[in-house]
Amino acid sequence: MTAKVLTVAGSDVSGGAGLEADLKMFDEYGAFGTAAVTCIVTFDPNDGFAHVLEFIEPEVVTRQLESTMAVHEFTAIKSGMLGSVDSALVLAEKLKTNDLPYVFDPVLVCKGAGTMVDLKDLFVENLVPLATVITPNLEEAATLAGIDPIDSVEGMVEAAKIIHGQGAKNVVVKGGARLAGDDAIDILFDGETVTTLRSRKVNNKLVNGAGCSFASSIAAGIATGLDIKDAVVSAKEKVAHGIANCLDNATGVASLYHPAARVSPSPEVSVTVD
Ligand code: PXL
Repeated sequence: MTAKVLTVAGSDVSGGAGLEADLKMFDEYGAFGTAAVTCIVTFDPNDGFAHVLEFIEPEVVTRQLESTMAVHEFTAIKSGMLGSVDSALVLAEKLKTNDLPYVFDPVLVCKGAGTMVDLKDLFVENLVPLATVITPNLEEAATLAGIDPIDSVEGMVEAAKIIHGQGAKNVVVKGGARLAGDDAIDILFDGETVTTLRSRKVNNKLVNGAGCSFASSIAAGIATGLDIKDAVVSAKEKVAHGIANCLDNATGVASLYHPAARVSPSPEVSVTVD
């Protein structure tokens, strides 16, 4: 049976992040993907490409979720930028009506668009406990865990343990390029074991879409039969190749190239797991 994956996310019209990233990553796994849109992100070319966010009315988000879930039997669900409190609550209610694997990318910060910290308590109360896998970056992990800014692998592990204690079954903290050093490091905590994933930083460019694509790859991996750890390793490989092959654009933040692992794999990329 072909896996079907739903993303509940914002649209990034620049194409690197958001539901555009998610659908492209689902394709890489041969999963059938569809999207419920929560927010539309545009950029103002006359104001340094500042992000402009337009939230979709919660009734419309609800209608999208109700219709797509009536049309399809999904194999997994992923969420990204939810934007409004109401949309997050609608999603939580829908998730409680099934026990599908749920990959929760707790987007609180979007490069250039500021922070949605007011979502923190809502996330911890309503969505973290439903997550099969949660994928915070360093800022999101520190915010959710209520700890100081994270600048080390030890800090990532500390946050992962706290977030696991809040009810997420598996926690992936994305250190990525933000952590100082030559390696891009991410960790997975499943409640017992900490797995550390490393790859060499392949360039110094700022890349849009790595976080979204990491989470959507994990969702598609799980939906197509990988266990959680293998799905996380596969996702890191796909994202590392996508960064190595990123596409420059006018904003100064390059776009991740989603099919890179398949169409133009970089000899520089290798992921170690321990
Ligand atoms: O990477 C966070 C993110 C999530 N969702 C959308 C975005 C961004 C950042 O650009 O545009 C739609």
